[in-house]
Amino acid sequence: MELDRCLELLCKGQLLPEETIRALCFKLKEMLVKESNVIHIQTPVTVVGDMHGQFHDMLEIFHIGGPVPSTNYLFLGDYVDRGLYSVETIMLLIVLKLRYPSRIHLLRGNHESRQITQSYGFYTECLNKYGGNSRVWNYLTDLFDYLVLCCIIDDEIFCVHGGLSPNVQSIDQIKIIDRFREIPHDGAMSDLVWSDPEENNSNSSMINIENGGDELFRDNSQHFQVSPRGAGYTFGRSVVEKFLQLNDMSRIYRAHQLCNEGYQIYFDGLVTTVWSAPNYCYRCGNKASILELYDKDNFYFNVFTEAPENKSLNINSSMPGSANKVISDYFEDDESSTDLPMIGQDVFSDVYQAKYAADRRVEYFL
Ligand SMILES: [Mn+2]
Repeated sequence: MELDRCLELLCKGQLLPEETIRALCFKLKEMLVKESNVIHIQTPVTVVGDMHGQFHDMLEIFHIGGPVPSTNYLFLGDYVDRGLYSVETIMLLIVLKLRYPSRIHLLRGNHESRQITQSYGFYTECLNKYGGNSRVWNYLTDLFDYLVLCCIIDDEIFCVHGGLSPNVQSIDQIKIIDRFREIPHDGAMSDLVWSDPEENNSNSSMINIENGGDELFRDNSQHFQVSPRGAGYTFGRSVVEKFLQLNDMSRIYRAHQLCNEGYQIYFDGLVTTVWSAPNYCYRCGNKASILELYDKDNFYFNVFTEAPENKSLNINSSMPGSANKVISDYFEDDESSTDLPMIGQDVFSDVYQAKYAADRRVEYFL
């Protein structure tokens, strides 16, 4: 199938056939295998944070930020899981990348992983949308192994999904990682997609118990600490300053953490979080943003709220009232539901997808 035909179908919210997805993943792997772990691009570019399967919100981004290829985009990862349209979201990005390779760049997030997607929705969504078999999930998670890890804009802005690693002092150390694999449980590759900045926790923990006498560890907020997420680290200002100075970089853009206002600035602008999934999981009520970089010193946070299509979904609502009533109306014939799609039901409908979303584990901070 022609790429433009794929784009046409995807923009209408339609799914591509399994065989087409297999071929597209193969083509994109051929392209990505030649890329370094750390790619270099130039402004102008618009930086996009987590999408998490919120397909209508991604269409909104191309509406407010401009379409590809007239606007250049850098996506910071976490395309799948949580939302109801992970397949549509990642497929549109894949086809755009194949059609306009120099106009759109896709970094790997911690959710671009076989293990994580089995718990947070993407695996189940693939099964629901492709007749109960996991081949599409296999094609896509195999492709995830080829996504690049970091991007440098104008030779001075370091971009990554999560953050820094105690195993990475220089960018050259990132370039020698063997990235063509599932995201490991620990080590540099894991930290890059899992870590978070920590502005100030010096009041709560001035002394690190394990390193009680060591001067370097007195103020933990300045250094690396074990992350409450169970993977990666939290890192403080001095870690950031040291990394930027050593690598001759000016600042860091990253995603990975929900921000109520759509973005958050740390350490006087040395680190910025961009979050692009409005009303995350259709219930968090947060704003989202895209970061429009005109040149290295001029930028604008384009803040937006959720697409109107989301409002008709009313997913996972814990609030008593009419929203639950609407969903429960669909559920009442469904007491004996199984994990497999039911014959005669429209598995692509929002109602069907909402039912499956309601069964998913929800952990907002992962
Ligand atoms: Mn993430």
